[in-house]
Amino acid sequence: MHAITEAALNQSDKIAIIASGKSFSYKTLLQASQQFATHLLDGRNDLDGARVAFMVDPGFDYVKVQWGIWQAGAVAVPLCVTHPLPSLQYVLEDTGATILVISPQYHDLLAAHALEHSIQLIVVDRLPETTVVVLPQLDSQRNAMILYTSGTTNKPKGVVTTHANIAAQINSITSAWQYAPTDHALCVLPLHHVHGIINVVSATLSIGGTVEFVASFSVEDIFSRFLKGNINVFMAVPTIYFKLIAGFELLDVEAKQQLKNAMKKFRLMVCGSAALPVSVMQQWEQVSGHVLLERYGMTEIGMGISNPYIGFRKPGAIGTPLPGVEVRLVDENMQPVITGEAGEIQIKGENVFKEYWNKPDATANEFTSDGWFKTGDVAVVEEGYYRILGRSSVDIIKSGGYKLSALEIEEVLRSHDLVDDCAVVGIADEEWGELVVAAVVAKAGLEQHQLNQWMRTQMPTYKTPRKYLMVKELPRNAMGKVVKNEIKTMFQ
Ligand code: MLC
Ligand code: AMP
Repeated sequence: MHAITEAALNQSDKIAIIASGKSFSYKTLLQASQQFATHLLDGRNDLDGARVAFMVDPGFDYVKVQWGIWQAGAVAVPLCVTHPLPSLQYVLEDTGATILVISPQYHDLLAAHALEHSIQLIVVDRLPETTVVVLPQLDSQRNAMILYTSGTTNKPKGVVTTHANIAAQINSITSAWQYAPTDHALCVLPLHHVHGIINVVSATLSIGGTVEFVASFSVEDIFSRFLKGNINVFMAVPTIYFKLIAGFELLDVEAKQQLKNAMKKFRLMVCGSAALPVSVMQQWEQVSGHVLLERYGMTEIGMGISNPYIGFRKPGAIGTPLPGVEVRLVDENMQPVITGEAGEIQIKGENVFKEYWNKPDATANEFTSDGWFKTGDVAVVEEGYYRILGRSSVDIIKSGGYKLSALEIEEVLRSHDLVDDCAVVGIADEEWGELVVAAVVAKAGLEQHQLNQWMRTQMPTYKTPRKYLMVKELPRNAMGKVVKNEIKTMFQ
């Protein structure tokens, strides 16, 4: 049995999940997930690593389906509930998913694709009760999940983690940040990335805490949940704290005081997935009384480096290696740098993913010959704390906590009939961390708003450029390569 579901056995009547105004105990969750696993198995003994994609809204059904997939011996492939069809099709095709589980509202979007590709479509709330069968024994080295991440290749890559990887990622943070059964976490993050899936949902449930879900991101909704007084753990990306601070400023004096009182009782507030500006950290302390715990992670590694739970949380720094995670900084020759010098962060440990799905070359490229994972992030150690300096590739953009590939966005832009060429970059932005912008060489007649609307049918909203600049040609160096820094300057 999976470590997370095992923990559920000991909790029984305790509330595991609160969503859509309802509470669900661990017993209910475990039984529902075992029933779901039985449906998936459909008479077979073990799904033997078949990929099961699921597009299910955050809440009870999401966790039931995820646990059900694991207990049936399959690999969970969570799909983003706001992605347009082309992005979903890419993941379905790349993983070769044979089963697709959906919330009813996604039926019209995905039914035709499922039919055409002989994918079994299961609508999550339309299953009859069944008697639970004996579920397969799972070896911890088996594949458990595939999450898609953008990188320096133009298409996102599937990051495969085993059950052992996930357990290591969970154990590292539950011990470092002292998760406890009394934790009541509010989940406001999307559930196709590690921040929401591992840190908020899986880690909290692994320890017997309660996870409360919001239907979609809304500052008002988050504040109203805080005011109820039950929530005591909150984790988010810097953009969300920025938005919460802006929302707080709009409240009257009395409402501010009530919210401050509610937040004072929290055990922990964590920030990560992108650099936390010192100004946001300071303003949040004024608002909530909490010094945010900033940590560093990645889809491929879960969490790697963190400021301490107890002790000094250094503004602008990401802290020290988490338990079970080995970290080194190296130069271009893969030699460890001396303290105080900048180097690429490389990671080793059970937390590190197994491989990129069906991409042995990409996997080999991202590991050194002696097994260190190359993150592409550059850092320095100062006074014992790691501080991120930047990334080795200008083509990786972090916006709203999402990692985006400039190359992927360019490829889609270029597929528009009236676009001859383009270059995409990220420019610094207080709210979003970086803002995606594009310089475009277009044929006559292409209006920016048309291009913008078209892009939103091709890519998730958060990947589409926020600003376009129509140019006659792109700045290139003597080798003919686009000079991305010049493009950045054109937007400033
Ligand atoms: C959305 N908008 C953006 C944008 N995304 N504008 C600029 N840049 C972006 N990146 C605009 C939309 O176009 C829309 O405007 C408006 O914002 C609202 O859009 P939305 O889609 O409803 O956004 P919202 O729900 O408000 O989302 C904001 C957010 C979201 C911050 C809640 O981006 C989010 O959940 N981010 C977290 C991502 C995450 O979990 N990352 C972790 C990866 S794992 P208009 O005008 O079009 O209406 C990882 C490892 C680790 O990184 O360390 O954790
Ligand atoms: P993802 O591929 O979406 O998992 O994003 C991982 C990337 O997010 C890392 O490689 C870093 O570039 C970035 N990141 C995560 N946490 C932090 C942080 N605290 N500070 C700066 N960058 C971060």
